[in-house]
Amino acid sequence: MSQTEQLISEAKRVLKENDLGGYTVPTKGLYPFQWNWDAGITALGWLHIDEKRAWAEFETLFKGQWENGMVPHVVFHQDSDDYFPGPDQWGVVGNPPSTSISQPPLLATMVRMIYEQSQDKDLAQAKLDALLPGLIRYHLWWYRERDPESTGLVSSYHPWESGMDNSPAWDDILERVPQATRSYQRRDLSHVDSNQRPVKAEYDRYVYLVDFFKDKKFDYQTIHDECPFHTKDVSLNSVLQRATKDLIHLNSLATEPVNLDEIIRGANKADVQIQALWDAERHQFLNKDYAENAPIPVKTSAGFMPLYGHSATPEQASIMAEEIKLWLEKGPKGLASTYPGEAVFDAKRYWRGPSWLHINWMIADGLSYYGHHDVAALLQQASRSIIEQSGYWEYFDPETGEGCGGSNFSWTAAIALHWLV
Ligand code: 9WN
Repeated sequence: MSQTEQLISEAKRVLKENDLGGYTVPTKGLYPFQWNWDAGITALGWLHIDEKRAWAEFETLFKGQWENGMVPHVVFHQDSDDYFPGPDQWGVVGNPPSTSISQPPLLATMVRMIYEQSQDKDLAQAKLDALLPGLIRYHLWWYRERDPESTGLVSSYHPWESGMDNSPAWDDILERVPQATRSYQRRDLSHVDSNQRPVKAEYDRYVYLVDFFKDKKFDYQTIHDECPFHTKDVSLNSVLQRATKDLIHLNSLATEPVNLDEIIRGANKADVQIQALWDAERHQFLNKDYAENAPIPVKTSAGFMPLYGHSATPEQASIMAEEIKLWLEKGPKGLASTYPGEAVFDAKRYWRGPSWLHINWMIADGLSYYGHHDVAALLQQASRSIIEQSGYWEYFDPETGEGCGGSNFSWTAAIALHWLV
């Protein structure tokens, strides 16, 4: 078997082993439920194995959609003792139960990619028609409940919502969050070395926020006004922006298109507001601290995500392409999640340094959109070299390529199938 054939069969094995029937866990043990943005990326991998199964990943996730339109960050289709905080911790009554927050909303973009690349066009049309109303309700929820002031940028209230949990960009804001005083038992540390995971002071605050949402009865206005963790996340807003553009396109392909004026207004405003996050000195965009109404001056991979969201100007895209080359000189094994020159850079600790394959892919996709195929190819080569070296881990040390976090990881395998092999 050639190395490529081996990588393909290994990636397929990972997805099949993590398949619990209609949904794929990110990896067994460490993450025993269905996560929102993992589901979207993983569906892309299933496209290369079984198209029906790819569509099922979305259908199963949408079983957890709230009445208000939110698609939760985790849907608990069955209980498990392997993870904290599980279904009994969030105070959400639902069938299936779920968490009370969301995650970077890339689903419409993944649906569009699968629609366009699938072979069975009749199936794709039927699935698009069936999924579209839920996707529209999800996007409307973001604009309505997460931007009640109509600023053009949606808010996030928990580091888990960013999907980049312990990013150093959140350090100062997280300091303002009280630490939970109740006792609880983390489960992640029985699966992964503690130097590759968030620290206790962060977890105490993650748990405080889970309790805070429950105490506030999930009321969006109260949470907007009072949540001690409140960001305008440049990556999440870019993911939403891209997905909204793809949603508008999907609607035009639907058997019965609907009026999307409200969503189009949201998207037009967002492009302007994302522009305001540009930092000429750091050669990338910055997250924003809502309470201080100020940019967060920490260089992370999130700052390149407007490439993926198609919200950068061609000039900004060229500057970021050059900047990404510099990052790759310092950390050649994929794009570091935190710039290796930052004092807080930590090569193996989760979002404080490691490279993540789906982020490499999203940013490469954005670079190609702006015509920077050479830099996109550098990211692709770097990504391929890490899976050849280490296999399908959750994330990778960007200096050595060593695999970190959970092994047999679904979105890493999915991105390999879709992009690398
Ligand atoms: C909390 C599943 C998820 C990813 C996130 C990643 C990690 C969870 C955790 O795992 O977060 O949501 O318990 O650490 O940060 O991006 O979706 O793979």
